[in-house]
Formats: sequence, structure tokens, C-alpha cells
Amino acid sequence: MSKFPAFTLAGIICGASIALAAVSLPASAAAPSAETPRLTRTVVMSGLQNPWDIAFTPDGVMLFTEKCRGVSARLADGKVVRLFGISGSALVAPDVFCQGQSGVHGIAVDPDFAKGKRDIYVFMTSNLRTPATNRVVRLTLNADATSVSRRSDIIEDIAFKQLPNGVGGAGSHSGGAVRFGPDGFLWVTSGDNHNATLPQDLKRIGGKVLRVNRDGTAAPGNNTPAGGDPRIFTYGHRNVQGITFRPAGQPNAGQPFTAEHGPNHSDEVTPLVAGGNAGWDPQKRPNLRCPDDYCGYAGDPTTMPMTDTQRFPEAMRPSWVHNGSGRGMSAALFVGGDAWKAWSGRLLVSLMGGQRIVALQLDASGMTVADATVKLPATRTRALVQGPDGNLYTANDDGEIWRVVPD
Ligand SMILES: [Ca+2]
Repeated sequence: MSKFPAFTLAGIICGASIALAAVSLPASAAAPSAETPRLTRTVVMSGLQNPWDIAFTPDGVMLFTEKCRGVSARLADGKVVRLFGISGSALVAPDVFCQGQSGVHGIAVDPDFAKGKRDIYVFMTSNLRTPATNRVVRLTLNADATSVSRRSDIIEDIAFKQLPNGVGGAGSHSGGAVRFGPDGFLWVTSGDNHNATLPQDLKRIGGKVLRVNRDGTAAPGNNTPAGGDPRIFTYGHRNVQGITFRPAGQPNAGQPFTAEHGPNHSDEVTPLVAGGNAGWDPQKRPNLRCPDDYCGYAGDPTTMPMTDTQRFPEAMRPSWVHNGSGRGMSAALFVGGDAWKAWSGRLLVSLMGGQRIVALQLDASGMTVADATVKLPATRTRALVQGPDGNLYTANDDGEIWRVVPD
């Protein structure tokens, strides 16, 4: 943990009051309940086109993304407004497109939103550059949440897979999560694009976790290895689509944890340290047949590990490795609050192939000591977010957004 940047108490308190995806546990003198919460699910929205992520403003507007459409707002009265994206949106982005796995992905609300900084941050594909890239775009939400303005592209050069190759289609492995941490900085995840050299290449920002200021410049304290792009917090990732932060009251509060898709094995949850290598390196391997020199799917946990501790002895160790059936780990969320009983402080991750959410219990060092399946109907869950009401909100590939109330 020595490389992990110290987070100030002020920063944690500031972030906790508004960073909805990173709700911190209130310090409680009472012993935590040992009971598992009973969950009641309500379908809040249906008929959506590949909803990908959700974020709430402090005044109760639910923002959500759809992969091939853009950003919409569900207002307090239930009315839905298309804010940003393709034709029909209040602000049209002529450059946005969706292809394969890619399109409009993560969304985050500025931690100072309640103080008048009504900015939102969106991860999206764009063809403004040739070849196309993924970007993070900042927008300002108007007072009644019916339109956005002042588009500013704060990160323009996140790697995008332009063409199909021997292992998969265009648009593969873009990552796409954006979250404010309790440190007040913006965290962005990217993917390897089925490109063998990308994850370990410190000059390019695919297969990375980035940590930036609100204008997209590098945040202080990233500890990026010498010569690397200073926005890089960690590298050597495959396809990170979930990031969440250890809550106040737990050891190493504020530490980021990622959820990452494995290839045909080894989905990983990883506690990150500044400057760390996550150990994914799908470049040439002895005795493997690697289409277009990408060995990512060619081996097994021994011959093509998600965390290669032979090549990279210092690689960050995963907290949890899922090798069972139903892989495809995407969203991640530390859930908190007394209503969550024994699960308050647990780390929820979604296994899309298995159509289930798993609650992980961590030890002090961040390693997983127990896992339990969350009792909810089976579906491919894309998004896990805690609302300002303390309830869990999920988005799934059936085009729905759910509210899950613990009791
Ligand atoms: Ca790894």
C-alpha cells in the first residue's frame, strides 16, 4: 500500500456527500447487523436500448446512458428527456456512433453539483478524429435538467478498435467506466482493443485506469512509471468496465477496486495502487497460436494469465478471480448504509454471462474472503449504482433499469 496516495479526510467527506457511485458508509457505533437483507425489486424503466450506466444528481434526477443513443434524464415526475447524443437529443453529437461493444458508456456527476457546478461527464465513441477514438466529454446540465450545453471534450485519445481482426469485431474492449473518487478526481477505465501491445504501452491510454482533473489533465500523485502518459494511474489491464472505491470506515478507505473481464477464464477484481501494473500482456507467447499476434484468447490461466507474475513479479494481485461458469464481469459497487445490514460495505460485482450479481466480503488487505449470490431475477446487469435514497439501481441488457430496496 506504500504507493497508494493518501486521501485527505476533507476529500472523503466532500466526495461522500455527493459522489453517488461511491457512497461512503456512515461511521456507526452500533455493531453491524449479521442479517442478510431481503431485497424488493421494482422495474423503474423498460424498453431502453442497451442501457449502460446510471448517475443521479443530488436533486433527484436520474441520468442514464444508452449505448447507441446517448444520455437521457428521468425527471422527478417520471418524464424522460433525451439530453445528448444522436438525432432527437436536446444537444446532438454528430460525431457519436456505436459499433460492436462500443458507443455511449459511463456517466458521472460532478461532486460539486449541489454547489452549482452542474457538470456531467460521459464516455463515448467519436469519429472527430481519424481513426476514431473514445472520449470523455463534459457537459453542463441546465436548471430543469431538460438540456445540456457547453460540451468540452476533456479526453480525446482513448484507444478504440477501428477494424476487426482475427479475434473479434471492431469496437471491442473499450472499457468505458467514469467515476469521481472520494479524492475528488475523475477516474476513467479503458480496454485493450484486442491489441497485443496496448496494455503494457505506457504512451497510449488503452488497457489503463486513468485519474484526471475535471479538465482531463493528469491528476497529481498518479505515480506513472517514467516516460508514461501522466494520466495513467494503473496499466496492464484487459477491459475494465467497473470501478468503485473502498468506503470510509474500512481499511485503505478510498482505494479503487476494478472489475475486469477475463478472456475465457479469470474475471478479476483488483485493488489498485498508484503506478501499478495489472499484469495483462497478450503479446507473443511460446507455444500459443495467436491470430494477428494477439494471444489473449489462446491460452489458459497458466499460459496466458490475466495477472502474469512471471513477467511482472510486482503486478497487482487480484482480490477475487472468477474462473467458474458465467463469466464476464462488468460493473462494481461498494454498497453501504444500515438498510443493507450484513452487506453494508460489501463489494457488488456483476457477472453478465452468469446473469447474476455477487456480493464480496473483503479482509483488511482487500482480498476476498467470501462471496454470495444476490437474490435477484437472472439478467445481464451492466450498471450498479447506489441512489441518493440508499437503494441500488441497476441497468441490464433486457433494456431495463431496476430499483432494488433492501429490508
Ligand atoms: Ca490482472
